[in-house]
Amino acid sequence: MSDSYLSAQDLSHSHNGYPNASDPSFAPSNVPSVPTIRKKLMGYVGFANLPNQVHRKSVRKGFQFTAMVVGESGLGKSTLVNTLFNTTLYPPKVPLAPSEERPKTVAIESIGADIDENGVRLHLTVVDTPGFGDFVNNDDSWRPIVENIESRFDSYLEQENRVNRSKIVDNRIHACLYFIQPTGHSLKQLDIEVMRRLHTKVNLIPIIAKADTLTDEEVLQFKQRVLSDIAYHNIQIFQAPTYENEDEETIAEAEEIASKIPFAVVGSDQPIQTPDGRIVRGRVYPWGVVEVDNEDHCDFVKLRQMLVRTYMEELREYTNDVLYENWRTEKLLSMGVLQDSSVFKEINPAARLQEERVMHEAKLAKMEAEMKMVFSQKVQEKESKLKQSEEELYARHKDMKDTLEKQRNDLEDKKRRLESGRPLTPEKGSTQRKKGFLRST
Ligand SMILES: Nc1nc2c(ncn2[C@@H]2O[C@H](COP(=O)(O)OP(=O)(O)OP(=O)(O)O)[C@@H](O)[C@H]2O)c(=O)[nH]1
Ligand SMILES: [Mg+2]
Repeated sequence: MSDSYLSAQDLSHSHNGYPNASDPSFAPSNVPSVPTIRKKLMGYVGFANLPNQVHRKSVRKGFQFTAMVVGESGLGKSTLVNTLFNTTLYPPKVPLAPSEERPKTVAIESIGADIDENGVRLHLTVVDTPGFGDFVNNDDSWRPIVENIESRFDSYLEQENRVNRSKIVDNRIHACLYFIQPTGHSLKQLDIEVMRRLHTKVNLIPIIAKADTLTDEEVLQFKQRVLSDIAYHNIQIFQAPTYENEDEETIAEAEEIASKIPFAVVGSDQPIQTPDGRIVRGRVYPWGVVEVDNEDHCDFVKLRQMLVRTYMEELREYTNDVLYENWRTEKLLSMGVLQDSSVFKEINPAARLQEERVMHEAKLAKMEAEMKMVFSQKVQEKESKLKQSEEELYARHKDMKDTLEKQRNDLEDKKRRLESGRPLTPEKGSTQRKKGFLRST
């Protein structure tokens, strides 16, 4: 087991109503420096076992993960937040006298902790919301919650639009645990209404609260009821993706987690003693003890495993790629960021393309004409050169022919004279030769 440390970093509770501008989750760049209380985690959380690749990437950057708890009042949301953090980050609740009123959550509070496990840093934040259902009119119960979720999207969008985007703090809600009262009957109208308001903005994870108040069979039956109600009302809950290329162990783990949804949980931050003397987190009843961390007793361990280990990356990815992206598109459209064709005429891609094509064609035609001109010029030059050399050749040929003709005539003349015995035509040179000839004889 590794040493894990947890520091209550932003235990800033907003006191003046629902979404609060002083809440650090709304002004991420502006987190006030609250003294860090270092607490040692009692248990092993498990995110150090994330798949290696994700793990390595995240080791560098550290994780930011934010979960939100939503549901009717008194279902144990605040208790589960404490249970998740493995410690009482909230001021410990003093056991109340039966007549005393239970302290309710009255404003949206976010509670954060830096958890360090095997050198992997996780900044986990849980947003606790006041329970609803206590009022005569609960119609708008969802409003402050939706506003909170959207203002986190707003803050992210604002950071994305900054010049320097290297230090974006992701305070978006990556998972929303929706608490369902363990009635054993079907879902309440109020739950359906709230879930429908939330399902397009967050990864909804339904939770059956206070599962210790139901028997094992009742839990199984109620889970089926809840799932069929959710399907009937077209409510989109987080679907655990199944991996095909994973090892058997991972697939088995993923399947087991998927089979537990909606998670039936029991929350407790009070250590209790079991009949066999162990000190555990749980609840004591006259008929026995319910252990929070015992998988035979409830799904708390599976829920935590899903959040911080198996599906943390998927929850973050789906939030970013689908939920946030849809919200952003809608928001920009509603702000009128539409493509106004009159404004963008000059850079209307179709017109621009056409313009470019015309210009390109003109350029091609010009090049072709130039090339043709050069070609015909060269042909002309060549032709005249050829003509010239032909004339020269012809002249030379004529010369040679004339010379040859003349030589032939001369020779024939000589031949005739020799045959007729006539002396060769007296010539200057030949007279001398004759003289010489005569002299020697
Ligand atoms: N039986 C049982 N009781 C629980 C469980 N979790 C919490 N409780 C008790 O239920 C009461 C209400 O718990 P809270 O955690 O304050 O409930 P909450 O949902 O935060 O309530 P609001 O803040 O009003 O919305 C407390 O007395 C808890 O001790 C559980 O799993 N089983
Ligand atoms: Mg509460």
